[in-house]
Amino acid sequence: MDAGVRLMGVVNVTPDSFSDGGRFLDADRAAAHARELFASGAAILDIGGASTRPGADPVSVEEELRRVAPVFERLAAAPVPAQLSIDTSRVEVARAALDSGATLVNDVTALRDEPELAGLVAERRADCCLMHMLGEPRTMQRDPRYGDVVSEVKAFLQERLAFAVGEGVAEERILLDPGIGFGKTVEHNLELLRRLDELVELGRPVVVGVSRKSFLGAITGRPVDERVAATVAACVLALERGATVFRVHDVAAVGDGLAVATATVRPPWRPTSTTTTTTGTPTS
Ligand code: HH2
Repeated sequence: MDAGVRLMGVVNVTPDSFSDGGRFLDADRAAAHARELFASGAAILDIGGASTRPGADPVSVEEELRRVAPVFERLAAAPVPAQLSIDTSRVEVARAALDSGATLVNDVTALRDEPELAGLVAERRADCCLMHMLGEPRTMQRDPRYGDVVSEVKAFLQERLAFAVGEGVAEERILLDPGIGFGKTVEHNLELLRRLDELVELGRPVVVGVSRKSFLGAITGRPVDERVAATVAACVLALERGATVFRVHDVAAVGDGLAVATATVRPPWRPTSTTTTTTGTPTS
C-alpha cells in the first residue's frame, strides 16, 4: 500500500464499547488481539480503556489505568513492530502508556479535557491525534447543530493545532480527525466525508474513524457486526479525498479495500510476488 497510508487497529479494553465491548477486557486477550491486528496490517495499534460511544458515562482515571496498563506491559514484554497509541484524554493514563512504549496520544477531546496533556506530549516528543467532538459523549448525539459543519470542524481543528503547537508539540507530530459520529447527524458525517479535502488543506495527516459506526447502520440497515463492507466503502472514499490514517476494527478487510483504492488513485501499481506468474504477468 502507499507509504503514506496507515491502518490504525482498534483495541478496546472496555466492557461497553459500541461494537466490541467486553471482548478484550482481559489484558491477555487484548494484547493477543493487538498482535492479530498487527499481523493483519495495522501500522498503529490504538489502545483505549474508556468508551466514548454516545451516552457513555465517564470512567475514573484509576479504572482506565487498571484496564490499559497491563496491556501496554504485555506488549512491552514482547514488542510488536507497530506504533502504540493510547486513546485517552487523561494525563495520568497517557503518562503510564508513554512510559510503557506508546508514542502516540489519541485524544478525542483534542487537549480540551486536560490541557496539561499538551505539555506531556511535547516533553515526550510523542505524536498526537486531535479530534473534533461537539459536546461530550454523554449528550453529544442530542440534536447536534452546525451552520456549516465542515467549516466549523476545520476552524476547530485549526485552533486546536495552534494550541498544541503553542504548548510545544511539534507541528509535524500532529494528526487531525473530524470525529465522525461525535456530535454529528448522519448528514453531518456524510458532508464531512464528502468534503474531507477541505480538512486536508490544514496540512496535517487526516485520520478518519468510520469503523462500524451508526451512520453506516442508518444507511445500510445493518447491525453493528455486519458493517464491514460499509466501513470499507467509507474508508475508500475518505482515501480518495485525502485521508491517510484509518482507525478501524476490521483491519484485513479495510486493508484490502485501501490497497485497491491506492493502486487506482495513486499509481503506479506494482504487482506483489504472490499475485504474479513467473513471466511477471498478474494472475488475475
Ligand atoms: N472513534 C472512537 C474512539 N476513538 N479516536 C479517533 N481519533 N477517531 C475516532 O473516530 C474515534 C476515536 C469510537 O469508536 P470505538 O473505539 O470503536 O468505540 P467506543 O468509543 O465505544 O470504545
